[in-house]
Amino acid sequence: MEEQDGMKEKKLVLEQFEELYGGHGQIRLFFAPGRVNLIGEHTDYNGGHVFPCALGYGTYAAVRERQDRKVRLFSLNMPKEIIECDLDHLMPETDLGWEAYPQGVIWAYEKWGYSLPQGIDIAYAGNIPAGSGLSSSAAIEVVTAIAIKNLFNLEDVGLVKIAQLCQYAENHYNGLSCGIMDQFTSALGKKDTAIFLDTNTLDFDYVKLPLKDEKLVIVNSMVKHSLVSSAYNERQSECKRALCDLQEIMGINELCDLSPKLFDTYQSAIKDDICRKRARHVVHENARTLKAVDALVEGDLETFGKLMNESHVSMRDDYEVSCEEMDFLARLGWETPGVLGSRMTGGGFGGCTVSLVKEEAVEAFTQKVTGEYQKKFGIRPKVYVAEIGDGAREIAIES
Ligand code: GAF
Repeated sequence: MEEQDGMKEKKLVLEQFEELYGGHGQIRLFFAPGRVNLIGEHTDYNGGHVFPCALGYGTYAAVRERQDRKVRLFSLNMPKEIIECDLDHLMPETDLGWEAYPQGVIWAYEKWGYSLPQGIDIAYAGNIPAGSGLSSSAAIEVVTAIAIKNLFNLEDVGLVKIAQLCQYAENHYNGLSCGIMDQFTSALGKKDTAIFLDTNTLDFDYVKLPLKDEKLVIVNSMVKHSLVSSAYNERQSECKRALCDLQEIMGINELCDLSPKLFDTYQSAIKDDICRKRARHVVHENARTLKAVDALVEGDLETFGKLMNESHVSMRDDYEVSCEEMDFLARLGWETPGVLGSRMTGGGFGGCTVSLVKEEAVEAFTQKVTGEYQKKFGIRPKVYVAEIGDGAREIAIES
């Protein structure tokens, strides 16, 4: 991946904006990051806890309002054409490309009663690879949302509302039944800090990462298997079925209302074996997340790392969202001295692993992962030490 300071993307996106759209009027620049989730996977649509961080990587948007009701979108990372639409004629459709993410946000603003007074021109440039599982889609949604908020002075739209609006857009315009973790992190991330978020109440705490001689290392497998969104939606409905079965015998609102002990006692109420496995992952992953945050706060990184490993095993065996490449990468982490924990991060079926690695072991881990993964799969993975950055913001343009 590119440098994490975004200098290149900032420059490119501004140049491209002027070249494409020319004209007069003030251009403004915005940024929203991708995320890496440390633990708490597939809990965010089950009323559970998550523990993600915003990355230094993300999406930049150069933006200017127009005098009519047109919206023009261009991305330096996508096939080179301007996509034009009208503020008043946006509709969820199938077969849309990347533009469905920003269009969905504009559509959601309208749905939520924020009638935008005029159209906009936007150019995007990002440095998160699409499909890497580091939330490039949340970044483009959130950067669009914050740009609109600032351009049209929507003062009652705070960052939490931006996250909710972007999740709504992704659920109802793009058809992915995702939780709120990615959009929340992109909007509210904080440098060198993870967000401990209760997705049921949206209460959250910032937890400073007590990393002194340790690094968070992300390995991009460079694979993303198809059926990601259909499998994701399938998992979501399996969880719903498990919940409905449990609700016949107990008063719970979400799977994550259950402790592992209660789950073990009442799990036989879940009729379908697959749904029972999915629920087991969710309940145990939520409990693991709570334990992991406690361990981190106490500076017990060994325990935190072990819980990361357990999280991967549960995603592999009970939730079944891992794949051969992810299991291979996680296992390399488990076998390498100085790696405290290693797991797949994000929705699954490819993308990236995240590992907590002692600084002195980073080089050896990088060598090992690169060599062995390439030997096995014929693909060169990308390895980088994550910088944990701030959430969405406007960036001053230097003249
Ligand atoms: C994807 C989704 F968008 C998130 O909401 C979350 O469910 C994650 O997968 C799995 O934890 O990134």
